[in-house]
Amino acid sequence: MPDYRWGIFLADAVPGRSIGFGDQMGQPVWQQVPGEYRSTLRRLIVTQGDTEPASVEQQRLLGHTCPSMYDLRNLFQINVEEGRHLWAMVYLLHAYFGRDGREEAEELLARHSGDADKPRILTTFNEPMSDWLSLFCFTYFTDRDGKYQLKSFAESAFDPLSRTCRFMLTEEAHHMFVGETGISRVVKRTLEVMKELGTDDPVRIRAHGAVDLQTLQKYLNFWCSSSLDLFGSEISSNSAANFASGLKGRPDETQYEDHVLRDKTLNVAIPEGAQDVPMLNALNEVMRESYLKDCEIGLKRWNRMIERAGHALRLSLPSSRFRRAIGAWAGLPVDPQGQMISKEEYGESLPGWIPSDADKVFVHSLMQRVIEPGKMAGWIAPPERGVNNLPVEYEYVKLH
Ligand code: BYC
Repeated sequence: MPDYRWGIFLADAVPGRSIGFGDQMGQPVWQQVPGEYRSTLRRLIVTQGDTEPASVEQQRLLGHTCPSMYDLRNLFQINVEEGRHLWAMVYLLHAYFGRDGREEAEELLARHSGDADKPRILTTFNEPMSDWLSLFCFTYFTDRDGKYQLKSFAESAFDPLSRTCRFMLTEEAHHMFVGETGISRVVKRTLEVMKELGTDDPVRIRAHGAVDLQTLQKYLNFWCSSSLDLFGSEISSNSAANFASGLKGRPDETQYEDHVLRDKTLNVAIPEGAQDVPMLNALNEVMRESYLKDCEIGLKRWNRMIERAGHALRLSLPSSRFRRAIGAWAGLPVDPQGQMISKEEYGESLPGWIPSDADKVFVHSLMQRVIEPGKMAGWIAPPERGVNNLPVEYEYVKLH
């Protein structure tokens, strides 16, 4: 991407910016890291930074099986931007955390997605991503977690972090666009095939080279449930401390009335029953709930397409209790509707809820590279428009 600029980009400084939440609300924001928050802040920046190269590692082989040149170009843009987001976090470590920061930055190079000895920090970023359906689900669900986490850092009292994250957010929107429109194009193509064949039989749809909606649902279940873990535990002393000290706010903090939250509680559902929890300790859950609402937007769009085509099936999001590995519901046998079931039933049903080995083999069989400008693989509809007002048929990538 010859016209792509490398560098450290920060949103403009806001003159006179003061801390917008927590116990030090109203005081000037920090241009240096206060000693008492040094290790916590470093850990948060390292965790954020670790996800960026991880996602590129996960996606690095997808170019071989791109469904079109348009998609290949989008993949490259996403990868380059994630690389630049890594730079932004490494810049903060080098510029503000001295020797410890430089060592942490080196460690970022030592970890790799899926590595048995030195994996990436957060689970989702160690999941293999060997097909484009997974890429679209990842950019829809996981990049959306990125949006929420970056928005909460954009509120941070540590001004350099706030400014880098505000810049990064401008690029996150495109990644989610790739996910949402990618899934829309899969649904569109599947509906075309269903119409052509006059059937909703998954076997016949698959035989015709399209992704049946039941399989798509399984991919949604997998990536959504994995991404829900990225918000941390429902009840978290980390979230309380990070908010109170001004390190990490809520997305769009100004929309709330109370920015200190010392007197509020939230009723949180945990397996033992609902429990009133100090709001500060429940902020991960607050963010997860608002994330799920945001995820619904695409679902509504895809379901409208399915409804208009005259089919009864509806795609849905799994319950936030389903297949959790972090928090109060971790490891519990819960179905996608959120009901607790027996361990045996869960074990037997899980392959029907998330992609089975056979589903993956089928989806992989569709992943044939298409690189003729304007042509699309048979399992996905063309986009409505090209990139930057260029036609869909444009030669987006020069292959040498
Ligand atoms: N996997 O109190 P807890 C993006 C750990 S995506 C493994 O439950 P807390 C992007 C946690 O670290 C956004 N470990 O949660 C998207 C802690 O360990 P320590 C990435 C997990 O701390 C696409 C312990 O469990 N950015 O940008 O309130 C492409 C107890 O923690 C997980 C961030 O995540 C997990 N899923 O919140 C490219 C922001 N969840 O510290 C990029 C930075 C929790 O006790 N990270 N743990 O050893 C954070 O703000 C917080 O660390 C978390 C967890 C939100 C992840």
